Amino acid sequence: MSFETISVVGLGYIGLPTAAMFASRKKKVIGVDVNQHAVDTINRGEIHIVEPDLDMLVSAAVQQEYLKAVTTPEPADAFLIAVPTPFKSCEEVVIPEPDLSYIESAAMAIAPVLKKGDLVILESTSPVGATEQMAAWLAEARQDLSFPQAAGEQADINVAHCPERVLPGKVVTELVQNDRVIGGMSKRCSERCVELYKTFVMGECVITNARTAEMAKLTENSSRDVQIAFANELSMICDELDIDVWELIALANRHPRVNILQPGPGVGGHCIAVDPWFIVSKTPETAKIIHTARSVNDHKPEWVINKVNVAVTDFLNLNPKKTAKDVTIACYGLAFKPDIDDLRESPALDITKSIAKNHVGKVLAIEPNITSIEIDNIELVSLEESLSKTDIHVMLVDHRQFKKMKLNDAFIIDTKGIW
Ligand code: SAJ
Repeated sequence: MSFETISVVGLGYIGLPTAAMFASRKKKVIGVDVNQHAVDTINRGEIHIVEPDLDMLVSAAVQQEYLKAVTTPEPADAFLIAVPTPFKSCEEVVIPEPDLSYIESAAMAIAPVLKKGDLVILESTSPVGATEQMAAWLAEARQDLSFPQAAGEQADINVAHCPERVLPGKVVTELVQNDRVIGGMSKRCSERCVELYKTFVMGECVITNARTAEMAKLTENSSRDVQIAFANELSMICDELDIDVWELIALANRHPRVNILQPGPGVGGHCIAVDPWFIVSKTPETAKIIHTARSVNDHKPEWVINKVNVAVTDFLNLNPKKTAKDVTIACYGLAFKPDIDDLRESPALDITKSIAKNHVGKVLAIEPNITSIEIDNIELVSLEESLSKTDIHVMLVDHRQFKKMKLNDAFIIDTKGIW
């Protein structure tokens, strides 16, 4: 049975591009989101998020009437759930627990419109067991239908996990070109899922089971987190030993089997700093390296802030007539990674905010990808302006505009090694 109508639940950074991609292949797509503003924006053919080339895709899909957005689910042949899976915020806990409430709400919302033959796919990055949990919620809500956990290959509803793996900033290309990991709850679930994704995926669709697919996604992001932690730890070791970490990494990477990543001010974004906790919280006694890597990366912003404080003291020792009030600090970059405008979960932004909160003098921010910011004691200025006014320069994000400049001032904290 082919898929005539596809519903995508959650129209964010993953759901909206995915919905638009199906629509571009002339599938009827119903996008669902609880956010009325997002729904209205999409129905005007516009987008509420920043992602290269997505605006054209959405505008064409809406104009040709292949894509519409709604707040309440409607019947469809396949449902893709792409909602957030953050961790529960609780100050006291050492290991954050995943919050599956958005998946539960999405499952409850689609349950009333499910019909025999439908396929439900969980795309959200999820802890191991979440797909089975989602299927259990659906089965509880729809006792008139059978599900794979009880009926296997004969189930009325097929359920699978197919984690999203696209890189923010390259979503439109990677959606088409990346391989997909397909974890069906039965062989039939996987086969149906492959059939659906083959509508636009040019990469290979590799079949496994749901639990392995969940773990595969968490492993990819944890692997990157561990590798970045290694680079961040090296940067702190090298600082103690008076060695240039950038030269060191470049030298070590000349070995044919060594490929060290780059240190920075910490790890940002909503994936790599979150997903490893989903492994650690399930297996806290065993996931030692993954846990330590998270702690190393989470500690890096504090280390940078401490470096800035030391620089202020050194500056005042060299300029005894000045007080801290006379010292201007400039922070270069606020985004969570280079050449994007996304400030969410950004260590650069956290560091700048912390400096602004504690420093009595001026704090300037240079962020070429945004036009305004409203945070106490942070003044958004141009590159030229900061260069003429600043006493202490703090490089936080290696945006392309910053790579062109050469800085020879005495007081530089360069977390990206570009000056
Ligand atoms: N970073 C470093 N040093 C490096 C590389 C990155 O400090 O050498 C930092 C970045 O500055 C940033 C953070 O790590 O703060 C994460 O950036 P990223 O570019 O590594 O990854 P994301 O979060 O934009 O996207 C990741 C991707 N996962 C992998 O590359 C394994 C993407 O494919 C996933 O789909 C995405 O997470 C997700 O949604 O899970």
